[in-house]
Amino acid sequence: MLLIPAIDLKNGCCVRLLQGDMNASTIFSEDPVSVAKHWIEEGGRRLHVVDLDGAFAGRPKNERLISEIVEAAGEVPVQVGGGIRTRAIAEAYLAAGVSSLIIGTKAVADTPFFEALVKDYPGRIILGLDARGEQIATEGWVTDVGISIAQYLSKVKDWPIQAIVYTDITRDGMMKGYDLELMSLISNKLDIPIIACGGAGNFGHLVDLYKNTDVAAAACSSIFHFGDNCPMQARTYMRNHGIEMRNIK
Ligand code: AMZ
Repeated sequence: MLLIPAIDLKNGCCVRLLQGDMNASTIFSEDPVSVAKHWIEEGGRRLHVVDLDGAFAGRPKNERLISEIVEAAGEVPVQVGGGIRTRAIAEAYLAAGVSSLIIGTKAVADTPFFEALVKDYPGRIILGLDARGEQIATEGWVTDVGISIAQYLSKVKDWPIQAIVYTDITRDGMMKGYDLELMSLISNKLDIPIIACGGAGNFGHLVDLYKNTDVAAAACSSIFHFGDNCPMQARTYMRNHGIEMRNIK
């Protein structure tokens, strides 16, 4: 398993939203580059960065900041999502050193676009799968596309996707833990590694996740931003509970 500190960007700040609602945001920091450096110093081995303004606008809005984060991260891989809706934007991010791209809206709205991108950049593209229950939501999670997780995954399951970042929208930012049954259902079905996003409120939730499902990693924000937790402490806690650290494929 891998723990991935998450940085959500809104108006140049690092924030936490509740269930994806832009009107329910808490600012963690006005200096996201320092946050990125901090997580790396404290043991983060990969970063998850989302341009929230970009996800809503349909094009990147915090790309300069993201380039600075990538530069500050050095050898540590940074996965980036939010507003990546064209080939030119995807390639610009890859050229800027982003290790993996998270594609949500466009993957669902334009499957041939997503298929071509995944096949041209095998192992570099992550599917951003955001859902309320079984139903996928896109465009900042305000659009319900009427497609279920199972329907969509049946189309893409054999493509060389690096991973699937799966967010259970109703739990995102709530710190109440994961829906283990749903996580288990999704992670058992596929060969593609699942990165669980949002929901963890304490290290115990992560232990439950790893003990009861086949997820490969968890991207977490609140547990690292609130209080004094850091990725290193999380790893020690997990190890003490018999969970070994390894990278996702
Ligand atoms: O919190 C939200 N409202 C939100 C969010 N965190 N909306 C989108 N996103 C994230 C997805 C994925 O990582 O979880 O943005 C990315 C997808 O962006 P796009 O532009 O490809 O749909």
